[in-house]
Amino acid sequence: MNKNIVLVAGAIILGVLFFLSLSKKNTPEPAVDSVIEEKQVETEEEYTMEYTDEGFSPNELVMPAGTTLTFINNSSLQMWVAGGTHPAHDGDFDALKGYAPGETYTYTFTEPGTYDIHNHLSANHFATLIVE
Ligand SMILES: [Cu+2]
Repeated sequence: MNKNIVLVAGAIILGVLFFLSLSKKNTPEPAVDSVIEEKQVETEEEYTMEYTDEGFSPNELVMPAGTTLTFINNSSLQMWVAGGTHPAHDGDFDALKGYAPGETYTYTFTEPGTYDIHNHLSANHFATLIVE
């Protein structure tokens, strides 16, 4: 008889603890984080383009004139971003050197237009940037 009471009480306590742990997990922390991230993007107007061994991501990006684009080299090789055609780089934008894996290159695009971007060291990797 007493054993049954202890078992029932134990089950109730476990149930309450389980419910409390569930309700803690249901607090809207991820939603708050994503709202903060969106606000940061809006206010700081930071644009990034990731470079991996597969190429640029996003492959096409639209951003307003006067904003800075950060190229992040997450590939295993050097990244030399340049505009225009390869190898002439007749665009006005050229990193002028390779950036090692883990490094970033930033450039502020002030002139509206469509920029054909490529990695000068892997010229089959392209991206299109539209500055409005
Ligand atoms: Cu090139």
